[in-house]
Amino acid sequence: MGGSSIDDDWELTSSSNEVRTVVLVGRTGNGKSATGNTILGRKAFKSRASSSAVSTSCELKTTELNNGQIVNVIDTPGLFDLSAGSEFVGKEIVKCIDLAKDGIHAVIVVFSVRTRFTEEEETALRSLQTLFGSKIVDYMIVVFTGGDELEENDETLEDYLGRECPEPLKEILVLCENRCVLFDNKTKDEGKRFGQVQQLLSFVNMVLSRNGGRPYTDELFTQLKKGAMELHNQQREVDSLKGYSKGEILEFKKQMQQTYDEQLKRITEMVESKLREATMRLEEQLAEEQAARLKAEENAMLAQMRSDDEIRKLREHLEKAHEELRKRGGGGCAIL
Ligand SMILES: Nc1nc2c(ncn2[C@@H]2O[C@H](COP(=O)(O)OP(=O)(O)OP(=O)(O)O)[C@@H](O)[C@H]2O)c(=O)[nH]1
Ligand SMILES: [Mg+2]
Repeated sequence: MGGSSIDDDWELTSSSNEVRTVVLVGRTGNGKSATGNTILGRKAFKSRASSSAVSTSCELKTTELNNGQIVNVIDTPGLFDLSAGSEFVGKEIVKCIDLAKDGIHAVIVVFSVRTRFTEEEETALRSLQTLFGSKIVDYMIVVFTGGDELEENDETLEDYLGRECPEPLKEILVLCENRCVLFDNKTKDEGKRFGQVQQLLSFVNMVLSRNGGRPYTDELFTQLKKGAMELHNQQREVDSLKGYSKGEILEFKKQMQQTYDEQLKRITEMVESKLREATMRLEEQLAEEQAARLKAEENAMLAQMRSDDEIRKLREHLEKAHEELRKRGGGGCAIL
């Protein structure tokens, strides 16, 4: 990821214990950016109705709550849309991990009650697990957007899930132990907004204590953080160097940034290949499932044909028996 640099808020995010970093993922248009804005309490991310993706890159915005807790919100583009290409997705995942320097406290999976759950979303969630390992589900919280529309129909989230919860969605909710919240991102009622955010943050805290207070990290995080830390320290050292011209110091810094960018490039390539592998495995898995489904349908059809055949034979048998009975009956009449 060329040109990535260490943000000014780096020290703040890496030293405070009160920091919570959450990442919003989900299908394009489900309301990730709108949910991010609700959490932040301001319009920080671009969010609007569109037939194509609105957010095209990962972005981090920060807010400080009344109790002093700092919440970092990372908004993502349609990261797990397999058609987006592993190069783009790989780069964005590395960018996202790079932004979440201290690890991720919760992954917020955004669905919308205004649209149906799709196969694409199921695939996306599976590739999320393949890429980050199954322990990622311990950090997952589900947000359903469109609370206002349910309210208009006097419905609760339970009502909605009771009538509109396909099997894969049920599985996701079970996997993340039913941590789900309904969000109305359109509300102007500050109390309502605050309540939704509190509910979400209490799930974040629940996730955190369930995971022994540790945010989600993996080798990618460790490598990226090490590189970022080195760059940060080196830049500080260079700043305090004496006896060098401004130009020389600038050149030092440029070289350091270059080393860091090269390291990022290597890591990005690693993620891309991991992603390609995950996608391939997923495609194979889906093809196997499809084949198994077809086989099951074929067997069911064969069984049906067999039973049709048996019914036909039975009917013929019955007709024959009737015929014979009629004949016999006819014979009896003749005697009479
Ligand atoms: N009625 C209603 N509309 C919502 C809600 N949340 C989001 N929306 C609308 O849904 C549309 C898409 O929202 P975004 O926040 O841009 O969605 P996104 O997931 O960030 O989309 P991309 O950036 O394209 O991936 C916008 O028109 C939002 O106003 C909600 O709770 N209620
Ligand atoms: Mg968006």
